[in-house]
Amino acid sequence: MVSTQTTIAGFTFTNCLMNAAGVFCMTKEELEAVEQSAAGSFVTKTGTLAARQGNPEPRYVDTELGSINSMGLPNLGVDYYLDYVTELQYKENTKPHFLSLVGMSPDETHTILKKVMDSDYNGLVELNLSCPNVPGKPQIAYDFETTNQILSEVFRYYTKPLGIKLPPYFDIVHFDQAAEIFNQYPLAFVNCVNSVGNGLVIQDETVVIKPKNGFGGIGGDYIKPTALANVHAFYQRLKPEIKIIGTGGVKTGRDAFEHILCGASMVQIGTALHQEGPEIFERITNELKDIMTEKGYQSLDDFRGKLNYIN
Ligand code: RRO
Repeated sequence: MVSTQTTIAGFTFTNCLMNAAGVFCMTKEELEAVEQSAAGSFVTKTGTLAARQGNPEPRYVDTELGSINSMGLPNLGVDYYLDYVTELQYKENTKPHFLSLVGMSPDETHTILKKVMDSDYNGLVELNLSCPNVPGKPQIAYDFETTNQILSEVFRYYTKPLGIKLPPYFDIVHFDQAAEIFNQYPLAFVNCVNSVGNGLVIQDETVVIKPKNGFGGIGGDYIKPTALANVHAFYQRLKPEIKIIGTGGVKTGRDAFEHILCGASMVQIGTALHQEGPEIFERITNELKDIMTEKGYQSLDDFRGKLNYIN
């Protein structure tokens, strides 16, 4: 029997596919739809200490090759998501989940993480270090000094399983420098990648989203090669305890297969989930299983990270 089961930080997921933060995860109703689908888990919309309206609309647009967004971190507040994932822990036949969060400042991030630490929630947390869309707030993970500072402070008190959501990096030196920092900490995972920040999509003579004069994070087909490169670069550099979640450009079983071949233990779907809805998980799972059957692979371990090079 072909299986797409996977493990992160001791949590077993019956399927390696799930939503990417930001898509189908703003409300309990959306999260419940992912929970009831073939997905192996869900991650919540990134929660901040106080609820946020986000940027003015239009702020998300699908294009032929993907999407552009400048949502601006709209969310119902971290308590809404923390209460929900905690409640689900006590349900029968529940799945392990990911709570995504970040503060509007390092202090606020610590306040939120201490709240999670003091709560009954024992699942995974994804600290979002890569939101590209809050005017005046740079993506944290492009500033290595600040990133190192935040992680060093967090792991003084935070002892539950924690991973980080990363922006794409584009230089080998940056992969090296980032990995050197991440390897110093007991991270459960790194998630590569968030949207490619600050792209511009134009229709006729006008931008397609309102915030930031049209600048926004790019997802979908456009970003798969960048996502795969980041997954593989960190798979090569990080200590084996730090698992990789692959996100970016996944809309077929083949795309998921490639992420796993590059080293991903879990694969997230963003733009394509927005375009197709939660039924996408069953389709892509079947496509991935068909590829595995064809190649004689029974589990993800049979091919994870085993990308071939040309000698
Ligand atoms: O809400 C957003 O604008 C947003 C976030 Br927090 C993120 O991490 N990535 C993204 O593409 N949009």
